[in-house]
Amino acid sequence: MLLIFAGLGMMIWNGCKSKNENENQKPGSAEQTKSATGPRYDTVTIANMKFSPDTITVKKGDTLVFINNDIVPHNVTEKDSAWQSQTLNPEDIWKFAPDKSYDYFCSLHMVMKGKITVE
Ligand SMILES: [Cu+2]
Repeated sequence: MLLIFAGLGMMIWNGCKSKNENENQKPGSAEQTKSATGPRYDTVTIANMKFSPDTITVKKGDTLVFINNDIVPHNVTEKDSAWQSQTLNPEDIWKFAPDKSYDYFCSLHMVMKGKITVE
C-alpha cells in the first residue's frame, strides 16, 4: 500500500514538473529573435596585429565596423585596391558597408589579412 502511494506521488510530482517546464517556454520569445531583421552592424576588432575575426560573413546591407584596439596605426585595404580606409590610429573606428565579398589586408603591415563574405 505504501509503495502504491509513493508511486502515485512520483507520478503527480513528475506531472507538475513537466507542466512547469512547458509553461517556462514562452511562445513568441523565439519569434522575437527571428523578427529582428534589417540592417545590422558587424564588428571587426584590430588588436595584436590581427583582424578579429579575420573572416566574417555578413548579409548584404550590413555595415562592418572596424575598431582599432591596437597600440599602433592600421588600415583596411582591399586586395586589389578597390577601396581603402583612412589610417586608423589607436581607438579609431571605420565603417564600411560591403556590396560584395572582398579580401583585404593592412597595407602598413602586409601580414595582416582578412576576408569579408557577403551572402
Ligand atoms: Cu596594420
